[in-house]
Parts: sequence; structure tokens; C-alpha cells
Amino acid sequence: MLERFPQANKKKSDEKSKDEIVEEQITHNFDQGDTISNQEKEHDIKKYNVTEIKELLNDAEKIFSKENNLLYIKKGKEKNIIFIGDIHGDLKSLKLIFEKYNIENNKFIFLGDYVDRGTYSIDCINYLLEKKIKHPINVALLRGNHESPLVNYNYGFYIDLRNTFDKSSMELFFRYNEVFSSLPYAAQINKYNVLCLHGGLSENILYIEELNTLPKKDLIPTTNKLFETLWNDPREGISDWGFLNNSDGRGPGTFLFSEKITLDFLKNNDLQALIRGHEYYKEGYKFHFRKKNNINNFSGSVLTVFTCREYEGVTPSIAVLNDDGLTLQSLI
Ligand SMILES: [Mn+2]
Repeated sequence: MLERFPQANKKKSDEKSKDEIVEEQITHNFDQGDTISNQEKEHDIKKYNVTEIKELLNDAEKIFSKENNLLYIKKGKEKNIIFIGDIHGDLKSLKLIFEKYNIENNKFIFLGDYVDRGTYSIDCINYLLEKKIKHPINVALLRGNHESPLVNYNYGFYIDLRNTFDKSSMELFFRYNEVFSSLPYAAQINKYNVLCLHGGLSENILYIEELNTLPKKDLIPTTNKLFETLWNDPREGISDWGFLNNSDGRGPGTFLFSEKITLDFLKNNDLQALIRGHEYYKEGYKFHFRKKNNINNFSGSVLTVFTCREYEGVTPSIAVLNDDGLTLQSLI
């Protein structure tokens, strides 16, 4: 279960050091990816050293510490609001987004899961933090369930840090995760009354303002309300009243939420729709449940967006919302 990609265990090596064997035991034999020199050839982006990363993290943390858990995004003169699902170390998707859409004229809502699984976790998170620092109003970075040390120790990010920074890796690992714990949990888009978050609705959150009462810097996270916000999934066909225990799926403490729960929640909070990431769909997106909004081309009350190209057979996608309605675009 704890593999980057279950079908992508490519590395074969006859000679393994003790360290490698220990790491493999921790990480269940996932592919360790390209070497740094290959990454540099492939992607013309800034490679940060340890000192520069610490500065980057300090600068980003100052911005995140001023943001509420529930971000309020105002649509101003920007042409589009762009929603980006799980990135998981996919630098190519990230670069395509900013090549296609000028950062000055659009707003970008990243729905979490920046590290783990894919090849370029460190590059992706550094690139995103750099964008956030330069354009704090136009870029929102929400927290995903992989922005937690218990997850990103096991699914690739920690090993990438080990491979790249050796003795500084543990210090960086903790520092990155401190900063991850200061990310906002959700965002509301004023003009369209859309709520964005990584996972889903939580049984114990009836009103979105409750997100602002949750503690910041909740590293693990420890509160059920936040844990479920980062982990839960919508699911068709489950009983109307509720939340179905998903221990067998994603593990203890996670739940599936129904159409009725969603429609009641949207109504109580005067929202039109929910946009979230967290789930892989081959098409790169999926609409869930009956439509309860008047947004053009939005054919459900929940939209899942998935943007990482490194899953087999996926069409990585983003969602673009403007006054004409919603469009889903593939990043091929
Ligand atoms: Mn996720």
C-alpha cells in the first residue's frame, strides 16, 4: 500500500547499501526516481540549496501565518479562477499551468497534495512557495492530507530530501512540515459561492466558519474536523443520512459523505458548489451528485479535479471558472 505508484516499481539493483535497504523497508520498495543531474537537464528551474530553502520557508510561513484557515477569495479584475488538483511532484503540469495562464491576470487555487508519489516533490513545493511569496493574493495553497509528516515520511518526500540533502534532510523535513501545518484548510470564492478544500465535508462541521476556530499549526493533524476535511471523499449511493466509515478504504478516521449531506451543507452555507482534489480519476475530473447551482457547465454539486500526470492512463486536468461558467482543461 505504501508505494508511490503501485504499478511503477521500476528500480532494479543488485547492490544495495545498508541505508538503501533500511529506506526500502520504510518505504516499501518504491522507485527512487531520477538523479538530480537528470532533473536539472529536464527542467530549467531554480535548484535551492539548504540555506535558500530555509529562507524560502521562512518567507512563506510569514504569509501563511497571516491567512485564515478559511480563505476568502475575492474575484476582482482577474479573468479566471483556476482550480488545480493533486500535483504530487508533477513539475510538468505545474509549469504548463503558469505558461498557459499569466499569474498577474488570474487567480490560482491549489487544492493540496503537492509532494509525494511523483518525481519532483522538492522542486514542485519550492516552485509553488516561490509563486506564493511573489504573488500572495493571486496564488492560494490549501493544505492536503500529504502536507503532514506522518504521510510524507512514507510516500516519497522524505526520501527525496534524504537523497538530495543528506545530513540536512531531517531538519528540512521538519521545517517543511511546520510550514505545511500553517497552510489554510479551505477557500471560499466570493463571486460564485464556491467552497474549495482538499478532501471533503466533515461530520462535525455544519458551518464553514467553524474552520476558523480550528487550531493552526496542527502538524498531524489532531482534530477530527481538520483530519476529515483533508481525507474524506464524496460517494454516490451511500445512505442519505450520513457519513460512512471508510476505515477499510483510506484508514481509521476517514469517511465517505453522501449527496444529501452535501446538498444540506451547501444550502446551510449559502454555497453553490464544492471543488476538491484528493481522488484520482482517469479523466482528470469527476462531477458528483445532483447539480444545485446555476454555474454554466457545472454538472454536479461537487467537482473533483486531478492534475498529476504521473498516474497511469490519467488525463491531468484543471478547472477554469469565469463569468461564462466552468471549463475543464487537460494539460497534455
Ligand atoms: Mn489527498
